[in-house]
Amino acid sequence: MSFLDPDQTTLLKLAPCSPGDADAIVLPVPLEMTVSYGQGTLRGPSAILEASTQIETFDEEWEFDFERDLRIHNAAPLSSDGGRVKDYLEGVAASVRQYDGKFVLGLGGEHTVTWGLIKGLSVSPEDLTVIQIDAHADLRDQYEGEEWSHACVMRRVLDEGCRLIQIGIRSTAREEFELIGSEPRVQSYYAHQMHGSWAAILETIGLIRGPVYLTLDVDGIDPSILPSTGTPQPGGLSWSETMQVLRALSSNKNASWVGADVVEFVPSPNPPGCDIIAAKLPVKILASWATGRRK
Ligand SMILES: [Mn+2]
Repeated sequence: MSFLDPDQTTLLKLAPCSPGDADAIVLPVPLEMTVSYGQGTLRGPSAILEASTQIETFDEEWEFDFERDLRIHNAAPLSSDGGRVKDYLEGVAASVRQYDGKFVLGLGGEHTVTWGLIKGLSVSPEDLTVIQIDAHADLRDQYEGEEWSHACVMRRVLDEGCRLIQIGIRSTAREEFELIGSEPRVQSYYAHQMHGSWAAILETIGLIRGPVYLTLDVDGIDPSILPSTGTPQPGGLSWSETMQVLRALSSNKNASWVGADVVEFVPSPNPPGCDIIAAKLPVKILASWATGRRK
């Protein structure tokens, strides 16, 4: 069990809490091994934690008081030793497993980490619905000869037997497009159709039953809001739409939200402020999850 390094920054500068006493676990997974273009996801989790110290611990949108109402264990970052990606991901799964059913929020790192985070959940994958906010489908069987690539991660998740709801997709290979069209377990809302079918997207989320996991690739969000990611694409979810997805999920009483991640953030001094905008994502996810849990 990894306890907090006294020098480590906690999310929102909240008081450290042991895993046993915590309601939720924040787990930094700074993997950067298969990124294809911009680099820097390695520094994503530490930049998000550092910037989160500038964010209010009260959230007016969810009327949620982090200092009063939530205990978070900030796990030590799981660093990669440069070995095989699959071994790292198995280590992520083992780490999640030790938290024994608690809500785990992973901070990436490249998107590949999502497989390990999901694999460690204490729910059977056949029962799990994964909501993926992303510009890219990440459904290739292999990318540049690697099956454990960030470009293949949702295909690996699908291999586990999960159901997948994708929102904001605007970059797909033909292989992925055809899989989306033929695989009944995948429901994709492409960015070019998304705004016209927004009510249907929220309704779909509201109708989920059973365990749900949210993976939020920051490139799913409109890069005019958050450009600081390795492979940005124009268009995507507005901030408000992103928050509506969180609300639809947390207010669904038939769904149990079991974990989440924020991945592919690449800290950058330009334009200024990206770190704080990115840091608001895990904060909003936790406020939303904790509010829904109390209903
Ligand atoms: Mn992705």
